[in-house]
Amino acid sequence: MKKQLPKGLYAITAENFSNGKDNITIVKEILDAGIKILQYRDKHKSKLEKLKQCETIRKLTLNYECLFIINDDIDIALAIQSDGIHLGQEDLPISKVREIVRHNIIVGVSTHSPKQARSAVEYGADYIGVGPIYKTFTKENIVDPVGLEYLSFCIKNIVVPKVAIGGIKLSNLSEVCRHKPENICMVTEITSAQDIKLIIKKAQEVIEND
Ligand code: TZP
Ligand code: MG
Repeated sequence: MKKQLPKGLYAITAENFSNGKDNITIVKEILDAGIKILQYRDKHKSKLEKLKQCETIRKLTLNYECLFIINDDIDIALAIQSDGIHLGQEDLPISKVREIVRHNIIVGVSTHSPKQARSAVEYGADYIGVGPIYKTFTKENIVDPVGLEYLSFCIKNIVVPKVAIGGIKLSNLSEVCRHKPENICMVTEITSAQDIKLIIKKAQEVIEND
């Protein structure tokens, strides 16, 4: 059965911005802090290295009842039976992914404009990424920030869950929360934190109180 995307914080791995710690170490800290959606994203490792990390993380996420989503790699998603796959605008189209994957996988799509958001929903995305809201240095070759205006458009017009992403920090979290997206993703604010548990606790407090 396809799982539902729980509301709240959405975390993504970023080994290059993790204070020298590897993805597994970071993931353990993130799961201990109570995150319920985790995406594995790594643009530098070999397929084999990624598969090995994802096999370990799959076990951990099952133990912690955390949704596990794989970025880009449909073969890895299949091999480890992930809960979801996340696609960019230049990855395989949703229809192809649904043809390849037989189990009921969650498909998320990154969007940067109203046209892309509407198209993702039309083709059956289960959730959309909305961003980058602010300037970010985490992702290479990224489009210019879309700002809160695009988030606001999506909140009003798009029915599937919206994951606000890009440059979101504790310092600007409150103004993102005001728009009430179902999910908020902070990548490096979490992975590069000295105290991951504390940053997640503080972020969850902001999200719950807004
Ligand atoms: N997709 C859109 S922005 C982004 C991704 C993967 C990176 C966001 O990282 P950060 O560190 O939260 O700005
Ligand atoms: Mg991609």
